[in-house]
Amino acid sequence: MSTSKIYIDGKFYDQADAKISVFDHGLLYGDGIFEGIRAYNGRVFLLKEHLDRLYDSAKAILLQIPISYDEMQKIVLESCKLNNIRDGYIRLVVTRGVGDLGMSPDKCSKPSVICIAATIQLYPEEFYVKGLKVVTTPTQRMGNAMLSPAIKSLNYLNNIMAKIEGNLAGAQESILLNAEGYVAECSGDNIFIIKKGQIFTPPIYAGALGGMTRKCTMDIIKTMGKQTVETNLTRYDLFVADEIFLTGSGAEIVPVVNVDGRIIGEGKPGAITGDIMRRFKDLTRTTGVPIY
Ligand code: PXG
Repeated sequence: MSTSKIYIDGKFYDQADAKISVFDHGLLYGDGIFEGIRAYNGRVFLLKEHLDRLYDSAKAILLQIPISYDEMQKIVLESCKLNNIRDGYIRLVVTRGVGDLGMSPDKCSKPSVICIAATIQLYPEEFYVKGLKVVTTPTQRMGNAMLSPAIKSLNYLNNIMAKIEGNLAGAQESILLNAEGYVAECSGDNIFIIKKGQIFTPPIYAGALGGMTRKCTMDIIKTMGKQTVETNLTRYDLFVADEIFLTGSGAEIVPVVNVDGRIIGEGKPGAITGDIMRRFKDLTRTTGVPIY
């Protein structure tokens, strides 16, 4: 039996016993929210920012998280401690809770809070050195008038369809456009491009999640004496970019060297991307909320 300890609604369980009801609306309808958080060097990275987004996601879907912000922070830190995490990945999930087979959440008496502290590696190390091949997918990002892409909800089918389409095309990640044909984001990361030394990223309203790593990267870019221009980008802008990279808590910062068969820049990770990656790594090693 695994020794990992998983938090569910006030108690820690061994992995084999960490179960929720089949009547939980998180399962039945994808009704819930989550966060994917990193721990580096014994500290939880951007914890406050992730918790702020979790509570904002909850508010947006009219879900009352049954525990306070401070308790939530304690649960994350305690989960890391119990699982001896120094470098890891924390998945916080809040579901609508147990209801009946009707969609209405009225019958769900109490949301469930789950915290899993484990590890994650989305891409093998070689992709951070050589860069990713990505494609744009037929599946478009949902619009702001649909399920807002700003909500980190348990409804990931839009992203998963794009991910599958990318995998079928032999790519490691997928770029989703919005209904107007502008670049929104990737299936699980935000996207940045560099052209003639200038750095661009799609605005949130183009259909991107307000990524923690995106924000952190923009702050790093400021410390480099540069700024990130948030503007609509087309596939053409990607094809002719000098450098492209993706940002996400899972992926961290990963270079892209091929988009829809077009080689980006010189076909290897660019110098500015490399600089940002190094600065990001430094930040992850030196900041965050201490676990121990
Ligand atoms: N867009 C989407 C749709 C995401 O799911 C990001 C952007 C980047 O946001 P952050 O805040 O992480 O910088 C995400 C995050 C996984 C995995 O299991 C996915 C994410 C994070 C961690 C793990 O593939 N997506």
